[in-house]
Amino acid sequence: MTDRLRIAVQKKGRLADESFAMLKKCGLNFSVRGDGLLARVKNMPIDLLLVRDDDIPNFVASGACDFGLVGENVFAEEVLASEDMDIEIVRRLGFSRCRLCLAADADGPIQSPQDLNGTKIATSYPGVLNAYLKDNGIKAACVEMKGAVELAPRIDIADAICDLVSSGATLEANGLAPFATILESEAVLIGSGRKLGPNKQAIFDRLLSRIDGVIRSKDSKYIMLNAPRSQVDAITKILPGSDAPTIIPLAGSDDLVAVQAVCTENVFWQTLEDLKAAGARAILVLPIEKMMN
Ligand code: PRT
Ligand code: ZN
Repeated sequence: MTDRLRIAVQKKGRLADESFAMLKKCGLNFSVRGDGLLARVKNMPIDLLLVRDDDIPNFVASGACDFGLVGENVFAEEVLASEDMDIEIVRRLGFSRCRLCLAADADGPIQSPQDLNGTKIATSYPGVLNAYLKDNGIKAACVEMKGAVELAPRIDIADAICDLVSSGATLEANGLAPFATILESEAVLIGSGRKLGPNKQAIFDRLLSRIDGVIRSKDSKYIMLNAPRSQVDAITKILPGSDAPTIIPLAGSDDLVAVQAVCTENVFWQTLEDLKAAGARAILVLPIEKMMN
């Protein structure tokens, strides 16, 4: 039992679905049902503790869990709010991206961070906000709210807010405009400074190498195309994020070759148009499901 790796994951909310999807892509077989606090992974010695995201840093720091998946915003807040929390980011995971922004009345007097001197700012992130204010020599009071922060200026609780923004629709609907980003956030895998026993370490190493594979394969594509041999150099330069491509002679042609390459960056329509202009034909872009180096 003690040799099962325990990972804290948000049970329900903006992080949950993508966290579960990523772990499933890593080959973990589990199901999340009803009110359960624990999801047991059937094919690896791993248990998922299903909790509120705010509890995740603490569970990892205290040793109740070995690792956790949480928003960088929550990680940063916990680290800044309690000085001796021994947790660290192990990997950035690239989903649930958002920004922690300063915002105020779109037509009001606060249009830049310096205008915040002498004002009140509502936020659920007092640790991150106070660190930012201190670093930038701004003297403002922080009003802590657990939710509905965007309503604070309208009901005169604060002059400005510091809140998470994704599309910007919530700010706009409340007549607010962002004027500075104080933290760029995405989901992160966090761990503690504690040493794992050899069994747990081996399970974690295996999981981490799969997570790395999932991260790398996310934007990666396999490109296949035909091209005149003389154009191979020009075409290789256009392929985004690819190492040396494989060049294969085409049966029945002295001039044409097949070019195949793994591209580790996004392949846009513009890329295909550029390849075509450089002489490529029969261009195929295929998704890559798994990668391991
Ligand atoms: O119940 P639990 O405590 O677990 O969840 P929660 O309600 O505290 O958090 P949840 O599920 O809302 O968010 C979890 C994490 O998702 C956050 O900590 C962020 O890391 C990330 N995330 C990504 C976001 C957003 N995007 C986001 N847009 N978290 C919150 N928002 C809110 C924001 O606070 C604002 O109210 O969405 C609104 C703004 O969205 P836009 O699209 O209108 O700009
Ligand atoms: Zn929460």
